[in-house]
Amino acid sequence: MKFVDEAYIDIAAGDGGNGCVSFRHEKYKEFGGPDGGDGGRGGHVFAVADVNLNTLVDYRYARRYEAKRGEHGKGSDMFGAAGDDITLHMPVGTIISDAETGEVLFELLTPGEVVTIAKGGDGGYGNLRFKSAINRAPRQKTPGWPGERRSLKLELKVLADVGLLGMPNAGKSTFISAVSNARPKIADYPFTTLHPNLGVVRVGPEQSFVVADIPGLIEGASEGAGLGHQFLRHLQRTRLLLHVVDLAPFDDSVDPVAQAKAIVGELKKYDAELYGKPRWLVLNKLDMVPVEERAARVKDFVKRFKWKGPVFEISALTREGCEPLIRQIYQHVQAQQKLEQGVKEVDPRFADVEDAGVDLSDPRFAPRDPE
Ligand SMILES: Nc1nc2c(ncn2[C@@H]2O[C@H](COP(=O)(O)OP(=O)(O)OP(=O)(O)O)[C@@H](O)[C@H]2O)c(=O)[nH]1
Ligand SMILES: [Mg+2]
Repeated sequence: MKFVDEAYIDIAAGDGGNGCVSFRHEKYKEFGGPDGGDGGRGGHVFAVADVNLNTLVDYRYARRYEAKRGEHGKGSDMFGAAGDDITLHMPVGTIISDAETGEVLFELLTPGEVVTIAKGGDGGYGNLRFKSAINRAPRQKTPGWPGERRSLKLELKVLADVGLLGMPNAGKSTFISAVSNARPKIADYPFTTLHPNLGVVRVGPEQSFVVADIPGLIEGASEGAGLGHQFLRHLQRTRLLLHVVDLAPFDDSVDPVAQAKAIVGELKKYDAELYGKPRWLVLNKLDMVPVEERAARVKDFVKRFKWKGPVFEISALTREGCEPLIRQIYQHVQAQQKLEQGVKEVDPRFADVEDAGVDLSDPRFAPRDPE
């Protein structure tokens, strides 16, 4: 399933430095002539298509990017230094358009592709440039040209990287709310979720992935029980499935192992490919199990479920265990993505360019709800 991730940013290339008026002063030499240098060019703003990024979430935190201005020219024929350029890393597939007119300016389709989204202003001329046979002592200079300023809209069609699978009430929506920007309805009755929700999970600066929360499945879904299994198709293009299990069902007669087996059975019936996808077991509602009983409960579950894959113990409600889980998911998603793309890295010239020098840990960029 797809959704459109978008962000609005303001960018400013650097202004050019001013030209300089200056005359040579040397001992015993009169009329030394003009020696004022030109100003330096302002920094450009580039965008590079980076395969390591999946979403535009970082651009919703930091919205303004400015390149440095060029230095002013100086006497003794000294030209000003150019302002440093900045490079904004964006996911492959990002469409960059003018926020005011809606005109599409660039589409970053090829990994490593670099485009200039705002040009730095040229430096002004120093008086050295104006010297001529009839004017040997020019006093003219020109100011630097302004750098381009633009308001841009960034858009990216994203696919879910990770899908949540599980019985109604397992806590899928609680989990997606705990870790992402999605705010689906949560309630203690089955089938609270009636349509899929997508959420962007931000792991760190420039590190994010997308999770899909779908309605719960029950035994017999392939024959139409509950909401049926129609929503499983939304998980088909994901890179990982999280099988969320309620380890502390309210009703004592419910066996979580039997429930988990039913889910796997439905998955198998639906599609062999989906069944064969990497799948991790996420045992939820651990906060409901007394601490001293947890290890035994988890061990018993894994044994009876005959599970050999990765197991995570969490509480979506208290968020306990969620952090390590999302870090591992991110690593898995990255590794899968690299495999799919045949490990194409970013153009090495831009690999270590600082992301516009913006410190995302600065409290001014503290997360705020994007919607
Ligand atoms: N104690 C506790 N309760 C939880 C936890 N996670 C979810 N719940 C509760 O379980 C109930 C169901 O949670 P949901 O997140 O709506 O479950 P769901 O899997 O999305 O359910 P459907 O949308 O019906 O498929 C809610 O009352 C949640 O508050 C948890 O880790 N601990
Ligand atoms: Mg739900």
